[in-house]
Amino acid sequence: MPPKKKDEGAGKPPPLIGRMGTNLKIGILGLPNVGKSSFFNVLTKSSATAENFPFCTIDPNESRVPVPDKRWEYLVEYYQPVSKVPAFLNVVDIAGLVKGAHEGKGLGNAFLSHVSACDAMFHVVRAFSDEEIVHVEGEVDPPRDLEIIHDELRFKDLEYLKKHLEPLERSVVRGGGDKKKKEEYDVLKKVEGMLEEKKWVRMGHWDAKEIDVLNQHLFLTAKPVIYLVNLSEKDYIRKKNKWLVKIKEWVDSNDPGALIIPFSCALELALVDMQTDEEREAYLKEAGATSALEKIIVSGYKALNLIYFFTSGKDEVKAWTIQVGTKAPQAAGRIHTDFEKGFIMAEVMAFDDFKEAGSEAACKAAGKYKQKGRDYVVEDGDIIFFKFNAGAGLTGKKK
Ligand SMILES: Nc1nc2c(ncn2[C@@H]2O[C@H](COP(=O)(O)OP(=O)(O)OP(=O)(O)O)[C@@H](O)[C@H]2O)c(=O)[nH]1
Ligand SMILES: [Mg+2]
Repeated sequence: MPPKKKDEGAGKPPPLIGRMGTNLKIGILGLPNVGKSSFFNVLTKSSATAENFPFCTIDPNESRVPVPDKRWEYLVEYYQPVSKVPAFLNVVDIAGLVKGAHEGKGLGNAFLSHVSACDAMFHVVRAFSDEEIVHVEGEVDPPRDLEIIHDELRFKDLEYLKKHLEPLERSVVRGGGDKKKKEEYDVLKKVEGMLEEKKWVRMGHWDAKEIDVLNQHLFLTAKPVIYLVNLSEKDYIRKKNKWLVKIKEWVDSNDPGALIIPFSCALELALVDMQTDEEREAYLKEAGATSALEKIIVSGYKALNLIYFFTSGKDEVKAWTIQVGTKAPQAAGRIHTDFEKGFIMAEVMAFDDFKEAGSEAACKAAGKYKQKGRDYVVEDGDIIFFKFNAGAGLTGKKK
């Protein structure tokens, strides 16, 4: 992204906390033996069976999972394109964290550096009982487990802070520090105060300047978390488990507003192992349940603050990932840098308008095919055709 102009952002919501970019990842986090790798397998298998995408295993612990989207499916159905490319969620399977990891217990610091490389987390917590599957802490107790992981990440951030605060303190408190350093110092002190009160960085109120500082540090506790409660198949189907209320209470008081998604790894595994959709549907119908997988993938993608716009036509229907708040020229730059450099305008149809009108021409006739300039903030599900000024020797117009 080009450097921001000074006046940009005036009157706008503060910038996002976290890395910039479109290649963001969500990590699967939790204690050992809670079903993280099993869930990761469900994700990779489901993308392997869903369609023959040039997917997807980046290394044994990382893969790209297509994001299910009815709008994209509609466009594919409509245009019957040669090439179809959905949006992808990058998922990383992280080995189990144990109590004391921040001091190097278990594989300690290695795990925490994996967390650090992710931009959001699925926190898997075990609420299924199974005598055969050893629980590192003895017995199943999800609130305690949630607390252990939360504490480890918090301790790691505190440790990181100590290292960075000391030299800053020397130059700021004892004089001689410049204004920038003082700003940084104040933000880090505020972070320290929050962490000591057991609050996560993400829960603070931060203005744009403070967020700039936070984004130079990328604290573990600044990353959004979605809680995935792994239930036995039986409990998931009957929607009952003695821990659900307690988990909700824990999340409400420790991470207010965060999303909790109950699922059953065992059920999802059984489903991806079936050969056909008919078989899956019959199984779910018989059980009176639905798979939680789509919801999990879509929520994970949203947690990364990612959205996508579409380019569509007979050649290709493609979802292009951008960060929330991206303007039209930068969105064009996702397709080709020339599109950004020579940006003239974006011709935009909202997906719903397109669907309602029934065709591009009808959408135009209804006045819903709009020309937008460089300040247009692209919205999720926009169908866009970019016009740009190509350099010498290139053709003038391309989507
Ligand atoms: N009964 C039952 N067993 C499960 C479920 N999910 C996973 N398991 C079993 O639990 C064991 C550990 O599962 P993994 O997915 O490897 O656990 P993990 O969280 O990746 O563990 P680490 O990588 O060691 O941190 C395996 O034997 C799984 O078969 C589940 O939903 N129900
Ligand atoms: Mg594992």
